[in-house]
Amino acid sequence: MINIIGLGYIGLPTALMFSKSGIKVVGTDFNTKLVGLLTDGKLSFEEDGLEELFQEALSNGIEFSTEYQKTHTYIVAVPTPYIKDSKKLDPKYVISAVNSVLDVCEKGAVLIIESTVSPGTIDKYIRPEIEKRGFVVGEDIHLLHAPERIIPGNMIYELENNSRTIGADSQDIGEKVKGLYANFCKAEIVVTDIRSAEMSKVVENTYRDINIAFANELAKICRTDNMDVYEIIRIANMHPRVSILQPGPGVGGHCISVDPWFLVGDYPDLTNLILTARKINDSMPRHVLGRIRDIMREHEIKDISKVGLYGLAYKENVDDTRESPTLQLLERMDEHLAFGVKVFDPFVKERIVDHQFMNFEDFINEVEILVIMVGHEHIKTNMDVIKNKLVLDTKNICTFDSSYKL
Ligand code: SAJ
Repeated sequence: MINIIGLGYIGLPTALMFSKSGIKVVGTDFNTKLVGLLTDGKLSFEEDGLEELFQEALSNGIEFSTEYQKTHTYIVAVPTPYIKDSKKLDPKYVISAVNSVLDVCEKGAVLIIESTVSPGTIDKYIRPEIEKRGFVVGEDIHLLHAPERIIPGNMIYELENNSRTIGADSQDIGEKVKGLYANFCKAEIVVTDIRSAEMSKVVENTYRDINIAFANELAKICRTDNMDVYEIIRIANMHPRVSILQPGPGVGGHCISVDPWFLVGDYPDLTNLILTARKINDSMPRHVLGRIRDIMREHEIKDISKVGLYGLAYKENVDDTRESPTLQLLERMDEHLAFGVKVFDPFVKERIVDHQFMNFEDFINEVEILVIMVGHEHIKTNMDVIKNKLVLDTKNICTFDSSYKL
């Protein structure tokens, strides 16, 4: 039996995949409401293919509980936020989960940390927790790091098809855990040491952040002289060794906008490029605000309540709003300006900001300037409805010519 701790965006799909492969799984979370919901057969977030996988796991006997289980294998997939002031990782949830595992586990247990952690975290914070209890790591408890690589919106496919990394103290235990993941992962699984596994995960997300920052900087440069940044990136990317990502209204989510800070926090004198990229990406909501002001000025619109932001999620076709550029934009608008700005997202069913509409038609009818902040499929199929509005298209998805760009 595997006990998976943390039933969020990573822990839950991973638990379901193990269950699908025939392994007995118990998912544990301290959130009683969430455990109740899952036990009742209801999901807490939307994701392509998740419902079917969930139903299959339920019929395979997957269980959810607030209690930690006495078993042989544990996977910890709890959040790892960063401390805003110091920019360092806050390991409190991982430490607490590990201690709860140590309260119940048997000697010989395998403890796998899946949560993204900054390089060195496992040696600095997790190993000592185990040793403090009198356990010998590698003998009484096997400690490993198995960071995930799945992208929200395509999680199920990527769980099966993305290569993975297992960080272990010895090749022997690394190979055993590799065998465990091979139950559902069809791609290559690399075994390395724990610190390299920690570092490579953070490096992957930092690389993407820097690449997006480059695209965003190009968008700003092109704006000053009316060049088409998308056309320029498209042409540049035809070069066989160039692959620039797309500019946008900012970088959100709990991964790319967070992980680079771990490196900045731990190596402040060595991270000029990484820090600059973060600042560029964080400046994009302000750039969008500048573009809204340009359009208002050009059309002599003074009333901010005529502006509607489409999209609250951090990216297309997901309902996750963590660090979303729209929320960042609303935070940046001073109170006077924020007053009355309308917001709509077809994926976000709970009211989380002022002036949030629950119905697209009502929203569109009230709006003169529509700002596309997220390129959900939904808006792509509503081009006819929006084409007569003033549209600021920060995602370059409009199929008509009159829209304004970043
Ligand atoms: N974005 C752009 N331009 C682009 C691509 C993305 O502005 O060309 C924006 C998105 O709109 C979004 C943000 O970046 O606001 C992040 O979105 P994303 O789709 O790039 O990535 P995430 O955060 O959903 O998932 C990332 C992935 N990491 C990499 O691709 C290196 C995923 O594989 C990781 O598993 C995940 O982080 C994680 O959990 O760490």
